[in-house]
Amino acid sequence: MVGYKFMGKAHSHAYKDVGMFFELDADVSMQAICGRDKDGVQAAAEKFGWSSYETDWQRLINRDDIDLIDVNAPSNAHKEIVLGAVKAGKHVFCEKPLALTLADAREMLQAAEQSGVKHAICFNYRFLPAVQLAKQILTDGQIGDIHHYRATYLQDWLADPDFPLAWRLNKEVAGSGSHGDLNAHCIDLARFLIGDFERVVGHSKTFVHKRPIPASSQGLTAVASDETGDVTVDDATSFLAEFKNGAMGTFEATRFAYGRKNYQTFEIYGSKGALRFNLERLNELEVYFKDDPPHLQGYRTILVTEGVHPYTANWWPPGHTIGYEHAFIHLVYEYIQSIVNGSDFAPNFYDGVQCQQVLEAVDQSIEKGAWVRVEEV
Ligand code: SOE
Repeated sequence: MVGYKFMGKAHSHAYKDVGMFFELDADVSMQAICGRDKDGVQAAAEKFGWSSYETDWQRLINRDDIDLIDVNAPSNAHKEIVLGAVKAGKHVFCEKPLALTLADAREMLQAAEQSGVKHAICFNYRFLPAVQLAKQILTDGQIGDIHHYRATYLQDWLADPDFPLAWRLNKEVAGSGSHGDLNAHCIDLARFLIGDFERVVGHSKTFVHKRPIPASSQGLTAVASDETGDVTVDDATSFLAEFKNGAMGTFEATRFAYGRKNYQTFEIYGSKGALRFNLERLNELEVYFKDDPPHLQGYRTILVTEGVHPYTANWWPPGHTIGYEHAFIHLVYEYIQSIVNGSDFAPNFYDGVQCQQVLEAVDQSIEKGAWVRVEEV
């Protein structure tokens, strides 16, 4: 694994727990974790349960006791490490967004396809039981033809103008702000649930242009120093979309929505009913069926915690909820099984490229002030 901060912890936890709750056709051995700071990575290795550590990713990818490389370092490091890893014949699991640009993402997909390794991207929210249930309901046709897809991803950790200039606010490191960090998830879920995008038009804003440079940072928290630096990414990006199936979409991502902590929602309205999901209540799915008897019509909230629901039988007795970290475990389970059994895995780098194409189409539409067809990007 390359990276040992917030995502390094989430992914390590997944590898550690997956064999305890799921029947895997292979043993998972956490061989080595890599980071540039020797003391930091050594401490992470001990705490997260890795057998060894490296401070040079080139050494890591050339080790012959390693089959799979997990890349969760900041976004500007993805491309070089992924290209090196696939060249060394390793399977690669990469955090989102896949790359800083669509051109880079395409290069990474091509390299992975040519080398024949199994590639995966961390669109973790696909693997929540409620999202999987939504997918089942849609596939079974119970919502009918889709008219509207409404997505939001609202957070508030940057609403305070004194919050330090974390790496997620630096375009050279992160690629973009709320757009690549949050809209990327919403775009992927929309593609997963209702299909591909036809055209988009967006707008974005940076509300706070200068912030204190961090003295130290950890996950989404940071301590300010006395110096300030420039914010070079968007604080909020919204866009309208039209899908290939004719559905209308609205997407809204911001880190300036006070009181919204990790408020990722989707609402889907079709010819036979509707679905609503909110990540802040991730064990629930709201559904409405127009064919319910008239006197019983209304939204019902399904508690997605019964053995009949996706993945839940592997966890606790019925009614016992799961959390944010479980989606990573489900993803890692499916991915490892696909490597061992040679089956297809999604989301993979193709999905990473498709997502990046929509992100870039939105950026272009903002520059032009006009709709952009996604295929033309
Ligand atoms: C921070 O905005 C963040 O941790 C994202 O980087 C993740 O991808 C998202 O799942 C939660 O919020």
